[in-house]
Amino acid sequence: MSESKRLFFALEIPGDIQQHIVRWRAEQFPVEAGRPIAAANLHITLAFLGDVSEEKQRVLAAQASRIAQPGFQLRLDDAGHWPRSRVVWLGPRQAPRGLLQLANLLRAQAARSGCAQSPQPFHPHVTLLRNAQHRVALPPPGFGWTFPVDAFVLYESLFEQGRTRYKPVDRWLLK
Ligand code: 2AM
Repeated sequence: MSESKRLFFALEIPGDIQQHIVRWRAEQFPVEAGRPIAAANLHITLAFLGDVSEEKQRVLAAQASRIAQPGFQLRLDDAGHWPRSRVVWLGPRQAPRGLLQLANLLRAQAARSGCAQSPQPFHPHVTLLRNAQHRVALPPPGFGWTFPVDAFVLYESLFEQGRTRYKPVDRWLLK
């Protein structure tokens, strides 16, 4: 039997925007606010799959490849703190319809394949800080980054040498 992999579908954040975000984050949040996520690991999860067998991965990838929808512009201009999950996040004030449509479809396909989906409403976000257990002063409005989204990615979550790394394993264009 083949080994399972921890997988999730997500949107990439372009490299230059990842760099802008981490510079802004360093200015906005004191070091004690939480553990910063590495620039290269910043992403927006669309559907979390959990531990997936090779066979199930093939089925999910085949379904993903049949998704036909256009790309969209994404603006990240909102931030918040979820004390329960101890996460400080960045996200869109107004999620583009295309993003919600894509996430709903991937989440429904995942659920049908037996990947349990969180009952919480989907709130697209980029996790900026983890272990944010104390009250955090949120940045004043006025920040924001906009970029085109023309693809979505299947990532594998790896834990290597004490670090988490998200490795892209598949990529599909939106067009
Ligand atoms: P988070 O950043 O809000 O914690 C890789 O772990 C990605 O999958 C992260 O974006 C993480 O979201 C998300 N993730 C991990 N476990 C999850 C779960 N049980 N339900 C939904 N998303 C999850």
